[in-house]
Amino acid sequence: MKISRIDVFQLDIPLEKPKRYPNRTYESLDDTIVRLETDAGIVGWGEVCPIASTYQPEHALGVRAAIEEMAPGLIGEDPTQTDRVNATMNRWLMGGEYAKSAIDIACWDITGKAYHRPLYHLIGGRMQERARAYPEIEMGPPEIVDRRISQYREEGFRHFQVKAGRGSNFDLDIARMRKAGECIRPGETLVVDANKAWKTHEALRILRMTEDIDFYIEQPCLTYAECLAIRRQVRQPMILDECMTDIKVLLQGLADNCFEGIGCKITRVGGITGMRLIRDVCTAAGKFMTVDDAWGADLSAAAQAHLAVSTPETTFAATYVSSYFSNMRYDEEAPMVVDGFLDTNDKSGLGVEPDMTILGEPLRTYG
Ligand code: 0XW
Ligand code: MG
Repeated sequence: MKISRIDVFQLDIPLEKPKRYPNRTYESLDDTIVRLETDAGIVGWGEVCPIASTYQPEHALGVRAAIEEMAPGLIGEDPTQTDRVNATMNRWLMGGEYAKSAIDIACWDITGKAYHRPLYHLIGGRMQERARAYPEIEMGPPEIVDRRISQYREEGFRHFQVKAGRGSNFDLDIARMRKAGECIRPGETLVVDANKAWKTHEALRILRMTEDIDFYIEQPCLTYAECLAIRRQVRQPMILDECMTDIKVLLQGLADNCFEGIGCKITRVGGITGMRLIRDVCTAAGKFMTVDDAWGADLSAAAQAHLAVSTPETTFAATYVSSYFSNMRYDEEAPMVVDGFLDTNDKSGLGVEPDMTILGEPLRTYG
């Protein structure tokens, strides 16, 4: 089987809550959907939606430029030989894992369809019946924390991530964390995610002042080295997210005992192929992970669902499903969070068939 055509589509995903960044506020995010066609008539789909252009070293125009760069090497490749496809992409482009992820996900979709199996069968099989999802609680006064935890608890969530740092201040972070600590109930999980915003002195002070609250601290500072320094001076269990860019950082983090768990985004680490490797090492090492992505719609949710249900319960923490917090569906039968849980269907591959009337004409076509 060979890739005979690559179509690249662009969509804007409207956000339920705008994302406020220093340079601008985003009401929607620029999404790229990839369609791989093969000479066997099987089609595969992938998706990558960076969170604007300043959250991580990723941006939507870069996705489409990277695919243009790699396309000549991909036409003619056998998509079911996924490691070979990744080696080919690396021969045509250094870096750009986020763009490569969309191609990788589409290749796994094709492979599942070729062997008439849901994608999760190909990456270990079903290890849990359904995957617990979680919401993020946006910036704002402490009252918003109380209101949102109550709202999301009503919707079935039991794992809550409260944002801190960006757009906040020292006293407000403390007040929000204290409010969250008051709201959380037995059996529920509280994560405070600074999204790499604190300086080490801020992280030290805030975490020492909140040692009496039961929560995980996620990515307090920008770099791995700063998080490691904080990890060695505070008592809160640590989750690494944005600095966890690949398997090498994961192995270093294990050697340094730098974390209890990781917040892992599929398209940051190279798609299904990269995420499966990280999942298996976390499982072997007794660490936990979330199965997240930057942003995305139905195809991203499906990729997360297949990875989440094939992750052992002892490794799996929760999954953040962007499509639950957006206003974009192009396959109403795609996996979606229900009562706080995400499951997948048992169709072959990803099990998502985008509505072409919503996708429209491709922006680019190769092959
Ligand atoms: C909560 N998330 C998974 C959603 C956004 O992509 C940010 C991310 C995080 O944990 O940083
Ligand atoms: Mg995070």
